[in-house]
Amino acid sequence: MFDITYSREVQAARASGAPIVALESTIITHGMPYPQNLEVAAQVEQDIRDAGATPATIAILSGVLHIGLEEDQLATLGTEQDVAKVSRADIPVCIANGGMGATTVAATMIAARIAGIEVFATGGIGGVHKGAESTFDISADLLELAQTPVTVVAAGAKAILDLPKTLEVLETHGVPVIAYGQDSFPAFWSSQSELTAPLRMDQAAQIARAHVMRGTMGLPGGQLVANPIPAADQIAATELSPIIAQAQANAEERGITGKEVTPYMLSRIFELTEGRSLTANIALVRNNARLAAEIARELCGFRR
Ligand code: PSU
Ligand code: MN
Repeated sequence: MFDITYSREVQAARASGAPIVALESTIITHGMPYPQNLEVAAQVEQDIRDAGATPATIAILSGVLHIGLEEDQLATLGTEQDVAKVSRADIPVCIANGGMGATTVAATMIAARIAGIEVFATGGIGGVHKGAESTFDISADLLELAQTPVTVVAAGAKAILDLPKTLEVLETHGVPVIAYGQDSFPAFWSSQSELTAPLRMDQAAQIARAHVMRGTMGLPGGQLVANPIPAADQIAATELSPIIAQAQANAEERGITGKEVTPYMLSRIFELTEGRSLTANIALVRNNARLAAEIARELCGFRR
């Protein structure tokens, strides 16, 4: 076996059967600059509490899988220099080696499933990168959604990705992609894209019911809920696309590949937008946390 530690509040929620929402930690270590990363992590946890659920930020500290972090543990994670970005391939290695690891969407889903948590909020999932036809860069997040029964609330996929190809891969693997409250598949920093989402739902209860039905029918995998960024916080796609193209060109010039691609693109876009991409990113994560809490509460109602 391996060690799992639950935070005090997650332990209490588990004991009473209260709704819990998982949160990833790569967004803290590799997705946002210090000190905003820590402010946002604490704020998002509070948003979940305010919406009537318990937050469980997931990470590996000294080889121990943590489901929910105490304040000092969150601070350690957000300031420590060599925390690994841990996805499906790395999570057993990190635990076996006693390492420090921040979990991606894929690894957070795995940990959530182990802990019996069915709903997870993040910013954006990884997907099929632009140029994937030559680089083969397709995030493990997509295959995780196909096999691990967790409903993931994200603001669609980042516009640094190839969105049509990302939707195609999800479709191939039987992952339901549900736009919340609109027809368009949202594009992370922008609430709309030119793509129509395969499914649309307008109520958290519908999403919870569909989640339960997958399990009842014995189907593996989770659901992707694509929750649009609030209109007031978005950055127009027309404004972003030249910036993304420049960041992409810079990544190629610098020979960035593999798991460094997403963190590099995020920090370069942060520089090129003079921090505005981060402001939008924060707004959408908070928005996702609130919806995830609502879904988790509905799910608790069905399970009783
Ligand atoms: N979305 C964000 N910030 C992030 C990520 C997504 O707004 O930091 C992270 C997530 O942890 C996601 C990962 O799982 O990037 C995807 O990385 P890759 O493309 O290497 O699979
Ligand atoms: Mn990748």
